Amino acid sequence: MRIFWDERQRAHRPRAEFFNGALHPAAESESRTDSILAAIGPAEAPEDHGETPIHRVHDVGYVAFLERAHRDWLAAGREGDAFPYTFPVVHRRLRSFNRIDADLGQYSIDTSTPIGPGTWQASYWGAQCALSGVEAVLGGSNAFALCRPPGHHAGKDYCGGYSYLNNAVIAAAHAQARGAARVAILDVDYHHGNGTQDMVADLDGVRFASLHADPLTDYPFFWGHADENGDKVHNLPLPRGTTFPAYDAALARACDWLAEDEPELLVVSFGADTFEGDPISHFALRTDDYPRLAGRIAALGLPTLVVMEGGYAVDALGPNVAAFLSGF
Ligand code: SP5
Ligand code: ZN
Repeated sequence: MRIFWDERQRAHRPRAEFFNGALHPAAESESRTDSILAAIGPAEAPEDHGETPIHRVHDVGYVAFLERAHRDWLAAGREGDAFPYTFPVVHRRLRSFNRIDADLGQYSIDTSTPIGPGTWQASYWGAQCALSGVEAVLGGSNAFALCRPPGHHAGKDYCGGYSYLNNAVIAAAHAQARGAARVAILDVDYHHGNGTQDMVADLDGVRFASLHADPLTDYPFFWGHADENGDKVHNLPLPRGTTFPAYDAALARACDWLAEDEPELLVVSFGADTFEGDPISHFALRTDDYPRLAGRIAALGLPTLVVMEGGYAVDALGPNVAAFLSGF
């Protein structure tokens, strides 16, 4: 398993996120990276594939916004991380505004995803890890892209859920550009991968299956319900408290559904926030469940890229990631 990580990803250092009526220390912290690197050993730096593979799936105006948003925030006389406060829920038409707050609102879905001075740099190099991971997989080795910040809540033209660039979709589209006709994306983060689902709708030959907490009770609420399922999407919402047997049974269904399409390559969005000790999540998987789950995915027999998504029990995060990767 080749591992990709770039030190420039450390530039994203959000201080706080806003939910339940208050600011809380950001759950998606830089210390997550240290826990993972300590557990899985040395990583390779990615090659720079530039912005072309990002623009293949993300809106040009949105990407330009990510690059300049924090400068505009400072220019408006603000300090700290940039946060939105008004959202175009009813009349969303992307426009060119002269006000950072309007841009933040039109390109965000929540108040958990602040933009700091290094957010673009970190997101860019995280996406490069996913792209180098695809190259490794096409070269015959499975790969793990240690993407931080995560990606699966980011859509074509919005950030959210600690995600800015959708690493899994950037990777899938790059695999297609490099000749893979059909690509499967399997999402096993605790939260539904709303951005991935939205973006896959625009990509012929890409299918998305996801196991996640029921959005009737958990973020992102407005996506991830079983009645969204169709030819390209297979959501398997699970109740809070889910333990290994029910999770494994749902994973078997997701894998069967993905295999029907005979994909040539698999991208796994892996979040370790399904862990029993996760501070913001409510499933009950244990560290020694992860090799078995990964084994079921590996049994698909597909060239596989794993991209990192969530997981906030920092001390257990490294061991959980190492346990998962050991199953391949
Ligand atoms: C990549 C990823 O895992 N993103 C998750 C984003 C979840 N944001 C939810 C923010 C609200 C958290 N509520 C926590 C309640 C703790 N008691
Ligand atoms: Zn998550």
